Amino acid sequence: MALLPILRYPDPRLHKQAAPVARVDDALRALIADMAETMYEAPGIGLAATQVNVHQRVVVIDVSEDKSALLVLINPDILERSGEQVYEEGCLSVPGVYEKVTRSEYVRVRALDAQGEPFTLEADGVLAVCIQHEIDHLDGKVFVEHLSQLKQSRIKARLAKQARITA
Ligand code: GNR
Ligand code: NI
Repeated sequence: MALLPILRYPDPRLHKQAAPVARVDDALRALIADMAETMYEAPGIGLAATQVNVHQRVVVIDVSEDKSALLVLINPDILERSGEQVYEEGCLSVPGVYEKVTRSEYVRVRALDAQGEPFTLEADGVLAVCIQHEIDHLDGKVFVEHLSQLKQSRIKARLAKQARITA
């Protein structure tokens, strides 16, 4: 197991489109284990492979209180969505930034599990938010891109300033 470095917005690699996983094998399961360790250590409630510079359609999520419910989504596909909810989102790739985003309240998702078996999942609330946030990452989209251009410019300026202080 290993902790993986997480790309930080506005890294252009966060905008790459991830490719579907062709084969669920031990190498992929090793990546999933490293992603889960990285997510729990951060700590975060989700992590997309894109964020660790692997451009394949793999997501890990755990929205449980006690971090006991790891959900693995390989090649996730939203089959159905409905309603609207506004949730204050954060992202491990955009540290310190929390902004309200409007997304679907309910989603029905089809994916492969870590054994390569297809399953479907119905989600609402924060799990539905997280699934949509992670699938956006696989499509090269960071949550701040749901905000106005003005807010995006301010966030970029703030992060650049923060990076200068840290450097
Ligand atoms: O840890 C995370 N928390 C979070 C809070 C509100 C909405 C979405 C998220 S996902 C985020 C982890 C992350 O960056 N996943 O890509
Ligand atoms: Ni994120």
